[in-house]
Amino acid sequence: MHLNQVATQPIEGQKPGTSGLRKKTKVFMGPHYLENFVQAIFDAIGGATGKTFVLGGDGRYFSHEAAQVILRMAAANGAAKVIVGQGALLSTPAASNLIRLFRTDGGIILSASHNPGGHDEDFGVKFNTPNGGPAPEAVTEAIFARTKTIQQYGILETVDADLSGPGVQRMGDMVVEVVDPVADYAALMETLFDFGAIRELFASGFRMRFDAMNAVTGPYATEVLENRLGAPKGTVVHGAPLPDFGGMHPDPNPTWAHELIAEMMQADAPDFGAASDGDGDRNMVLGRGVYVSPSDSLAVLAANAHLAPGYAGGLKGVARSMPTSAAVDRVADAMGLPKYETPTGWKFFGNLMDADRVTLCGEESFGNGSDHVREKDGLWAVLLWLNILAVRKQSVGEIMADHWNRYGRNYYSRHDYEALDASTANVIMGDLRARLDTLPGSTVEGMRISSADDFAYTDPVDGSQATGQGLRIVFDGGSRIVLRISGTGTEGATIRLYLERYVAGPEGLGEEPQKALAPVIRAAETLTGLRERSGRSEPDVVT
Ligand code: G16
Repeated sequence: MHLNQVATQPIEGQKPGTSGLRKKTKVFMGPHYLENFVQAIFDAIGGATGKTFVLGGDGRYFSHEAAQVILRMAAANGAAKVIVGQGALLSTPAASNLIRLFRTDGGIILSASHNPGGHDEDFGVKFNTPNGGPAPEAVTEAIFARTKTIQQYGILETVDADLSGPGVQRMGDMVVEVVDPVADYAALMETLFDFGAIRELFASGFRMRFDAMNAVTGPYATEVLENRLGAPKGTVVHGAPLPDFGGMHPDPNPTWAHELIAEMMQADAPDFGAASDGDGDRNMVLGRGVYVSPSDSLAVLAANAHLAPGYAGGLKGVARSMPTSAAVDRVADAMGLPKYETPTGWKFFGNLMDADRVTLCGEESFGNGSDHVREKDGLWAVLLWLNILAVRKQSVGEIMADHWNRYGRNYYSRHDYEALDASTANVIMGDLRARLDTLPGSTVEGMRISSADDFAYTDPVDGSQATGQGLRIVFDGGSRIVLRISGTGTEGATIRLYLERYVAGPEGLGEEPQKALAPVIRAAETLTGLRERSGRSEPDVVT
């Protein structure tokens, strides 16, 4: 065993996106690629000497090799201890929990989240800070800056750590503690929800299908839903995490979780359906014959969270990302709660939670969560829904109808145009951005534009600023078009077009969303020429 200082050179393009560095797996497997980025993380946080980190990920292809490299680098950089999930597995929310629980100096999560996995697919690395949350922009910028000057990295030449079962071992002077990835997370869930009430719900014959999409949530969902809550065996499907997700694209949306959607739309479907993504932080929920949009899910959770023991005292406030619909704002207004609108990316919620300004946060991209950790949390959302269903003793469909009757309905959809030629995407965005000032007052498809801007955000806690966070065009009455380029794609550029229309009710609450949004969709095409200029006749993904 000896300590090696390896000479290297900066590698271009190691700029973290919306959530860490995501690239094709083959790129990460290239010479020094992973090592440069990991050393840049250690350097950017003032070194690893004497520090304790959490390490794990969604088990995708190359995770095992990457985990061993990171352990050997942490040891070479003087880290005191690394807490690793058995088999290098940890869901993103479970990693966040461990970082907080053991008061560590942060964690490294190996995941490209909802992107497919495999040798020819995607891999990713993200760093979470000691609060358990994704590194804020100041930290990711420092990491990126370091990748541009790096000249060497440290790595210990030694045998691999044994990650096959819980226990403590040493790698050089560093302690490697392998932990059960599920146990602490499941214990946390028991403190938040009424497991007794949910157990009774299942005992009464309530049927559920949880599609783990061959990704990391499988072991968590099996332990919590089947073992602890008594859901029948087989409730969790695709429950074994596989390096290539069994060929599934582990993104819980109607396009990629189509098996679950098909099942839930049948007449004899289970009462409740849910899916989660590669690293377990996203969720999609459904009732029999009912798809719940993520924005609506956030609003329903905010309106009903007090029914779960962990939130019985009420919420401090709520936050949503800018492209997320305003459905949760209506709940916040009715309940007299402070509300915040942030840029896309969970990292922007961290300060608000740390400052005790919000309890619940959510995004249209199938993520919601609370201040129990500092990441969004797929299984948590499913358990909160189950707790609400157990207490209200109504179906998902009844709860949604009741919600819309009370608050009105924010019809909502996102249209993704994936892997566009990057320069075409930039021209489409640039042209619209250049016209923003001239748009207010004009009329498109019979709708008058009331405002248009490029979203900018000043963090109310530390004053940090984020600009260029998405083009938004708002019409009289609150209908809205938002356009931004995804920060998680790994191929070309993905344009996300977010569409929203508010109907106060009581008439017109039961329409099919694409139909209800038709004028807004037409206005978006008129304003951007997105389909025509990208040569696409329709979006790749509709949520
Ligand atoms: C990440 C972020 C989310 C963000 C989503 C989509 O999710 O954590 O906050 O909403 O990406 O980002 P974009 O629109 O830039 O692709 P995940 O689940 O991929 O970590």
